Amino acid sequence: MSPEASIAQLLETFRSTAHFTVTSHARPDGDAVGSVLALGEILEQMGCTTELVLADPVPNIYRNLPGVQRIHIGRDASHTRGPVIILECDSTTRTGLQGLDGRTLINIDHHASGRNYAATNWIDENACAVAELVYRIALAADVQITPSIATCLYTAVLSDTGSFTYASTNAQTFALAHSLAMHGASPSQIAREVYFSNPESKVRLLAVALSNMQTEGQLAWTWVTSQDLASTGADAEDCEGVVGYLIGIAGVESAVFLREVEPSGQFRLSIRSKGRVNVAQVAEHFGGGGHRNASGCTLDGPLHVATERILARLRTGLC
Ligand SMILES: [Mn+2]
Repeated sequence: MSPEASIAQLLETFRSTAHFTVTSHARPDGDAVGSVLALGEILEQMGCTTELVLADPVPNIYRNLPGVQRIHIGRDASHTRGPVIILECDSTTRTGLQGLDGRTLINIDHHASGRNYAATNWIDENACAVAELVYRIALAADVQITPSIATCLYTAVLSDTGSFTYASTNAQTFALAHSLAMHGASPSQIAREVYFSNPESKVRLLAVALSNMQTEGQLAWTWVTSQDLASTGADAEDCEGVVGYLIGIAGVESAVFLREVEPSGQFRLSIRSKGRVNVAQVAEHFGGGGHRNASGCTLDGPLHVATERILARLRTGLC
């Protein structure tokens, strides 16, 4: 279906339905949080009521986003009502929510791994963030882009494009950012929240991760164990961004960060590429997903086994 037809179909549903539940993926990122909040406000402007639900807490750096207190955090969505709008998830499992069986689902996604699992599906992998699709809905619906909508969407775009550096960043991304700044998003204030508000534990964990780092030709990898997390006082959220330092090395084409997950002893992997290796495919091979340049998956431990499995796959991609 063409984007115009998808948007038209969505607007028709939005205009003929009184109430929606809006959600996104477990362990939400800036795009998930910002886009859920913005779409909630857009739907309210269109005369709908909304319930915003996320399975996991909003990361600290996004806790000052306007309207964030409206998001209900919890895994049980059986109490929610109406069709469920699911942002950037390839399945209901990815939401981390229970109680979605038998519900009318609306799927809006910008991932290459997107699938048509819902009653209505709009997947545009050319969009830099699901926020871009939410913005297009706002324009088509002719709602007012308020400073709070603009702030939420700008935050989403900033974080999901790696500060306007990923391959998905193009002239349209800057046109979007321009429009959002015109409508009241403050680039400096948002950068302050997103990049200059780290807890000390995050930087201490980064020190451990960087000291563990290994390289081999065009590959770089590192890890943190649960012990490392405990000794630095860090949590899973503090691990965000570590892999960016590895892929930042000249000559490195792909990088992996492994984080031990308690109590399963599994490892959560963040994988990055400069573009030669399609790390979405690598992650999908292990049951994960993502984009060509940034993806993730989970592997069973112990550490040396998980490391060898992912490195073997990435070496193949570099041949
Ligand atoms: Mn996204």
